[in-house]
Amino acid sequence: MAVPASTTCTIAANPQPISFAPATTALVLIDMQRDFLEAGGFGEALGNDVSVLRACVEPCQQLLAAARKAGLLVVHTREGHRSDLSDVFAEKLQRCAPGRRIGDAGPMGRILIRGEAGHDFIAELQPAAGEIVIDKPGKGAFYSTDLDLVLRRHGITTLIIGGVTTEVCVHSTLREANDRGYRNIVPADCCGSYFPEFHAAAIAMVSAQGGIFGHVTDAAALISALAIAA
Ligand code: TIU
Repeated sequence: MAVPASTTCTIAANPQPISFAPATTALVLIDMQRDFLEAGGFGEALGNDVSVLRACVEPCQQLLAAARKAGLLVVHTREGHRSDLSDVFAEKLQRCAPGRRIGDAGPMGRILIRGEAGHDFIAELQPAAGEIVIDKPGKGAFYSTDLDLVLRRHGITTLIIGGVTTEVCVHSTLREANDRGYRNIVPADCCGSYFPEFHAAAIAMVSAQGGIFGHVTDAAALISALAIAA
């Protein structure tokens, strides 16, 4: 159920506390897909240990539940490509070893191809009916998608951004959002990277320099604030 437009929440965050109105805030979960979090997908084809991403699943689930209860607009993004590969640049195609490239057959279907099992969201974070799903060919969720249009159509000014991976698609998206005038809130425990040191640096970059890309908080702070608003 939507909360009144006048309701605001204030949460502890870095570099300073931030207030936001649930009515103008969206939760954006980036690429919580089997291709990145499960064995045999794109993340593993790139040479990564995908098990390290599991830590952010539960905080994302809890935050998603709180966001739904408070009536926030919820957006789920998916990185992936057309089955004929007509939207993949040659440079991106060549990133994995032959046989494990985008479009090649894997245990979860063709790697990073829309409609294949690996492209789907993980079971724990399936979109609910009516939630927005953005299919994106790039790392940033604004690139070659209608995300900006959908957010503006809903009057959204603040984004709570979580997902994977912190330094790649989460960062690309929050930088794109920042340049488009959105206020970003990043719950650090709802983001995950194959490289803990990259996660730490990427999170630190968000709130450095007075919050150059946004505010950093955690799931618990957001969940308690949203519970009061709900
Ligand atoms: N490789 C890596 O860290 N990430 C990606 O390729 N995509 C996303 O972050 N979703």
